[in-house]
Amino acid sequence: MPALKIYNVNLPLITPFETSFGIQYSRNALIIEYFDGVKAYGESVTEEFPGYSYEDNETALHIIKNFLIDILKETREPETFMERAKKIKGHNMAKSALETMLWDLKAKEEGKSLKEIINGKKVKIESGISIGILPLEKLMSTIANAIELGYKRIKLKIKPGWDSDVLKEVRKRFGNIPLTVDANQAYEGKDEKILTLDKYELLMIEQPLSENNFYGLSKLQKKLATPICLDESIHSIRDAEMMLEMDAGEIINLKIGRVGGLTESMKIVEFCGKNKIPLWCGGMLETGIGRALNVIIQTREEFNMPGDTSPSNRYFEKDIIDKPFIMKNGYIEVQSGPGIGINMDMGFIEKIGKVVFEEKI
Ligand code: OSB
Ligand code: MG
Repeated sequence: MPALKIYNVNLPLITPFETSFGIQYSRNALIIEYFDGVKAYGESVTEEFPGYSYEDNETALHIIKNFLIDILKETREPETFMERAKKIKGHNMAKSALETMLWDLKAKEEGKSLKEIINGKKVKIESGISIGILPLEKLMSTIANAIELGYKRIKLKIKPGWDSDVLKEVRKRFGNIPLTVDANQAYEGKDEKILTLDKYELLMIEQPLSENNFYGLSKLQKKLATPICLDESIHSIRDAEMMLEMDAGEIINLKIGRVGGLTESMKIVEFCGKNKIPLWCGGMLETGIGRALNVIIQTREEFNMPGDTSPSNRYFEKDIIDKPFIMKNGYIEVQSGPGIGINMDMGFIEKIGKVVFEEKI
């Protein structure tokens, strides 16, 4: 009898991660396990605190167990599942947790890798690092170490009061490294401050204003030489079209969970390819499951900038998969098993996780 099981695991972060909306000390994740002859997995990219998005682990669990499960009982086909899930407003991360699990299931049932199914071509992807807000000297040594390790691009979190002075110092010490910043919406009403960042020759400025302020982003982009990259603003293909139509940004950071799964993600990937919009893949400090999916999607050639996918040991002492993702010369290799390609370390999950939901389907 098929069954759905949801584990909650808490993986302490090696370094606490501070952004403009708060500090995160661990990755507290919901892991979806579905059994129907084979086992398939998904991860909800929600967190404990709704600072990046209105969704959190509890809302995701609520939407899954009270609403999405009924759709799952009707269909195991990921695209049909998403079509029917449209009647539930929002909650993209909850939907994505199940939808990506269904893609893993479909690929495994067809004896294929998910990479094959989405027509991914690359065998390895470029790895970038997203560095949180840290005391200045700690930040400098973290950057030096990241360069040494071979990361292809360095992203720094900024917030008002933690921006120009830091960037000035970074440029002074490290010269012309590939550098970007992520404001996580912290500069609403502070266009003037963002304009002063033009002189640091950043590859982009990620999400300076509120996610729904496309008009403000468009006005800011017209004054700014540095490209704006949208993260939180993009929840669907329609938002990507709106960015282009309004010139509200020039680059897209795609996160599978934020747009409601792989089906919607692939529409955005193709749209970016067609319209020559630079595209990269963001991250949510995912465990090996979400990470595997991020690596797989980046095998598509439309991803033409290094993303935020770092190896497992950048985040955790121990990941929940049997073979952690490793980086060599700034690249991460795709794991090539069926479905999302990875195997779970079930002993470890049973030890550190707890089952928060279980139901026969
Ligand atoms: O805004 O890109 C973001 C992590 C959690 C929530 C939001 C963001 C991030 C990151 C880290 O920047 C990316 C990663 O290393 O997974
Ligand atoms: Mg971001």
